[in-house]
This record gives sequence, C-alpha cells and structure tokens, in this order.
Amino acid sequence: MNSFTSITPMLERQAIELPSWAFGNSGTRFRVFGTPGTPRTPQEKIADAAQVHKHTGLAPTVALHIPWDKVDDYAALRSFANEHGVDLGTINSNTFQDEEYKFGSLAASDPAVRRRAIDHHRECIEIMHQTGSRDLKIWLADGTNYPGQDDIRRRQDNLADSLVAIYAELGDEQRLVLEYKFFEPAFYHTDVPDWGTSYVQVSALGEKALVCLDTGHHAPGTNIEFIVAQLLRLGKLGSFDFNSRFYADDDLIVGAADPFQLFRIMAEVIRGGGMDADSPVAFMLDQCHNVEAKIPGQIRSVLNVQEMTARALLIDRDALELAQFEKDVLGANAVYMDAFYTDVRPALSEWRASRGLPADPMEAFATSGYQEGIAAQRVGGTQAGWGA
Ligand code: LRH
Ligand code: MN
Ligand code: MN
Repeated sequence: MNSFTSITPMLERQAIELPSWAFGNSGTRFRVFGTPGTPRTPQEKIADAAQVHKHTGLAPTVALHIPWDKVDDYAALRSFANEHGVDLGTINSNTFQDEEYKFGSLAASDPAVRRRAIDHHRECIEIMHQTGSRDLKIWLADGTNYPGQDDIRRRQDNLADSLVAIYAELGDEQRLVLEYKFFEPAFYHTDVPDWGTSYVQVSALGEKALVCLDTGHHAPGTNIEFIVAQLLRLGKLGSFDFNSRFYADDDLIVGAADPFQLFRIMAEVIRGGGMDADSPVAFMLDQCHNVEAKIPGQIRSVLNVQEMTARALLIDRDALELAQFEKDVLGANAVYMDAFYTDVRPALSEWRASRGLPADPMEAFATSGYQEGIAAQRVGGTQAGWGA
C-alpha cells in the first residue's frame, strides 16, 4: 500500500463545496422540523458554512441557489463571504418552484414558459459575473406523469434549443453543468433522467458544458463508479453533488449509507485524473439535514469525503495493475480491499494538527460555543426550499 505521507499533496488540494441550502431547515413532504439557530438570510448561511471550512480546511466555497439566496448586491455578498474566509461558488438555477413550471421549464412545450426559464438562467449568469462563480448548475424537474401526456421526443428538441440559448450567454471562463435524475418530481418520464442524456445534451453545446453527477440520482444498484470512469474517459465529468441514500433521493450525509461506494467512486475519480491539479471536476455536497444539527452534519460530510479519498489514494496502483495483468482475481481484489479497510483517521488527525487545524473538527466545533451563540441570536429560521 502507498504510505500516508505520499498521499498528502493530493489531500492538500482537496476542496468540497458546500450548498447554502444545507444550512436552512428542510424536511420531507410530511414535516419540516425547525432547528434552533437556523439561518434567516444568505449571509447567515454563509457564516455557518465558513465554520465548516474553519474547522476542516476542506470547504472553501459555498454554492448558492437562486432565488432561494436572492440578494440585492451579490458583489457585497461575495465580500461578506471573503471576510468570513470563504468564497462563493456554483450558482444553481431553480425552475421547479414557480406555478408557470407546472408542465416543465427548458423542455416545456409552451414557448413562453421556455423563454421564462431561459431568462432565469440569463439572470443566473449575470449573478455569476458578480459573484465570480465559474459554474452554472442546471437541474430540471421537467418530465411527465403519464404515458402519452406529452411528446417526449419533441421535449428533447425543446431542451436542446433552450440549452443553446443559455450556453451562448456564458463568459469564456464560465461553464454549464447539467445534472440528471432518474425520477422525481416526475414519475413516468424525466427529461434528463440519466448520464447518457445529459452527455448527449452537453456534447451538442461545446467544451464549456459538462455533466453533473448527483450520487443520489440513480436507480438502486447502479454502478456509479462506472459512470464516473466513463465520463472522465470522455472528458465530460464536470461536477459531483455528493450525498447518500438508502432508497431514493434521500440527501443523507455522504458516506453514511454506503462508505464502500464512496470509496469506489473516489478510487475511480483518482484513476481518471479527477483529483489532478488541472482536473475540471468540481466536488460539491448536495444534502439536507432534516433531524441532525446542520453545521456538524456538514463537517461530518466533508470529513467522510476526505477519509474515503485518503483510503482510495492508498491503493497500490502498481500492485493492482500487476495482479490484473496476471489475471489474479483475488489478489487484485485484495489490493483494493486492503486500502479500503485501512483506518486513516489517526493519520488524518495528526496531519490536520500539523497544519494548524483541529485534530478533531467535530469536537472543536462542539466546544466552540458557535451553535449556542446562533441559537440565542437567531429566531425564526428560513426553510431551504423543500418540504411541506
Ligand atoms: C434535485 C437536486 C438538485 C437541486 C437540489 C436542491 O433533486 O439534487 O441538485 O438543485 O436537489
Ligand atoms: Mn443535486
Ligand atoms: Mn437531488
């Protein structure tokens, strides 16, 4: 196995973007439970996100969701973030909450609805210029509930036309990532259900358009690391939305439901150059903390990603290749599993401390008094946008 010291340069540059909406109250369709100290404004969400970075050194940017994080002055919001030691990251568009989008947005059959959705993305790109964001993330709730409800083929053409209009607005340094999801809220067909559809649509646009892979957006049993390998091979993996799930799009803490899957995904990311210095892959969380405390929930999440990344980096690639070449099935599997079963937590703690970070970020946050402070100061938190 590789030594821990040999992998620290890779760990050093690991950055995981936090979603602003993870700090707001969220829930299921049955109930949204409040948490004391929940942020009431985008500024308060950013201040909370900055705590995660402060204690882990892993989360230097915060993604915004528009209009959930609408403010009058985005340049000022960026300065606010910078003063708190973080920066603004991906801008997520939202075409799933307005009445007008009942039958879709960028893929809808009504041209006036498509125009409205395109205009919303124009507004998002304008915001990106002010926040200095590189990525526009598009996830569409578009789809139908019943066979025959709409022309599923024409909707692909509508989507392609809409994306061309949005792509044309991107600045030279900006990118568009198109996220897929196999179902929900539509239950019969979804207009961007899988990586193949996303790949087809972004490939038609050009170099600045890539696929976003949300780990919770696949049918149970899907081999996600294979999709990672394929998209990296094609140069079209733009970003991840990390979370974990037992059943559907559960949005639970990444690595909580299936740490081995996270390990396999990170192993394939590393194999495909996704952690290299010039990698185009952006790593983000997309989670909701319904019952657990939100800031420690995010700290746990980025630490889980770091732990599985470290384990995946430990894989002895030479030994693995040799065993593969020799058709040593069990030997190859053993090399892979040796890395997975290595407990990297003590080494990571030590390494953190050597860089001036808390050896135990969970404990450092718990004893910092921050949570008690916001619970006392903030009354009447906002909701992330999901739920009842
Ligand atoms: C959709 C999704 C998408 C949205 C976010 C709030 O399920 O994963 O990324 O923007 O949730
Ligand atoms: Mn997502
Ligand atoms: Mn999702």
